[in-house]
Amino acid sequence: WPAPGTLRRADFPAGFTFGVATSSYQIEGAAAEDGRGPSIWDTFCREPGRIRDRSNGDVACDHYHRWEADLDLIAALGVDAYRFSVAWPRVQPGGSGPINAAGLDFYERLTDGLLARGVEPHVTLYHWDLPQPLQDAGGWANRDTAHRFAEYSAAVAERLGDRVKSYATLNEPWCSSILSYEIGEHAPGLRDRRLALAAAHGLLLGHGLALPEIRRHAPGAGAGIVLNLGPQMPASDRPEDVAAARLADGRLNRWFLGPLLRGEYPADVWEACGADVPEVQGGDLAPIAAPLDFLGVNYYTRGVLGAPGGGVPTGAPVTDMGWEIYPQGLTELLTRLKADYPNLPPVVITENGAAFADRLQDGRVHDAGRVQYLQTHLEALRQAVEAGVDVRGYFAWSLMDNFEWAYGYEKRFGLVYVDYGTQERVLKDSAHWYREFLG
Ligand code: PNW
Repeated sequence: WPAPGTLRRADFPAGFTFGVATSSYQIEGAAAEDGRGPSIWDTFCREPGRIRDRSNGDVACDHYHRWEADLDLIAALGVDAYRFSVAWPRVQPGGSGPINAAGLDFYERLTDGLLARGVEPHVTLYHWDLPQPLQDAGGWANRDTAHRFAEYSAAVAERLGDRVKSYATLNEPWCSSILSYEIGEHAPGLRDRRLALAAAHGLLLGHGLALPEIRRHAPGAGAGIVLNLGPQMPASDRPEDVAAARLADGRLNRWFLGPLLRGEYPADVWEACGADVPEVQGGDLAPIAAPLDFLGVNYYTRGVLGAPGGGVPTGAPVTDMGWEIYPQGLTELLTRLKADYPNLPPVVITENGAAFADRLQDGRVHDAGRVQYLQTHLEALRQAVEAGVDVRGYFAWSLMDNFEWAYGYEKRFGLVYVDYGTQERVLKDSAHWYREFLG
């Protein structure tokens, strides 16, 4: 890997976009302001035992009130772009029915504030904060939610379409289906594989129905989807381990890539799902497989699988999440996508980053581990570009420390440190490093 300070943005193609990313529930707070309705995360955080530090997003980073100072921070980093998500329960508190203009006003202020600072806004329409009334009606396992999502997406694109030139429909449908309906770690916290697969299909359908709405209301803007992907490798060459890795790859990666880029679910995984497979109606796959302007890829780690399907620790260094640090997995993933999917659109790395147990000492945060993580992953990305993968951008997760879902505020992913007692923001060494890298 390169020595600190040697990698430069000039090592990437001209026009490559560098940014930082966040999501609404993780930073905004102001959970009951200006007409915002409850989301499934408000509900989930109140259930005992769900969140490690018993916290919630009621206040979070108070970004809803501190947005102007936060935009100044973003500008100070020297990034080209900022990826944020729109909270559906601010825009349409009931999940259907009336649009709340005050909710859209916030994202319009944010958009205009970014543009005024020379930073491109990149919008994600759904980063997990589903309006609670839609969950009460079955959530993403109910096909009606997909139609509601298209309607909500139209309202956002109609308001922002003249200024926002990049829209992602969903963030990580694997997380909002499998992790949320089968593993039970995220809202709504269910443990039912059949419902999880129905939710995954509902999410993909919602994506497919939202795309034409975005294109209609924001002509000329780019539209895509964000998946969390990672190589799934066998722990040994024993056939059982190879089969376990193949299935893990199928469930995490191919289950979403197949419908989106080939118009079909992967046959081996479909078969492995037995009676739990979702109901797919005749017209579903065509809109799901409609061409994308970009595929957003969130990359954090790889999986190493030993039969019967369990993850195996490799002994390699891990982050504070316990996730193995494996930069070359990004090169491997991207070259594999190019080889396996002839319809692969341009790729944007929409998230990449690491949690570490950062401490504020004399006004500084010496997060050398994060600097190394970012640098080695950028080098791995450069190698993928060199190998001919069409990658157009990279967003570090995250602008600042925030509400890390089931871990609450215990895990810090930010380039900027947040003191939750005072809401003071402090640039970590990694923020200074990123700014230098960007030149
Ligand atoms: C992503 N997993 O979440 C999300 O897009 C972010 O909101 C989040 O803060 C970030 O990664 C760090 O976790 C994930 O268990 C959460 O495999 C969990 C998993 C993957 C992604």
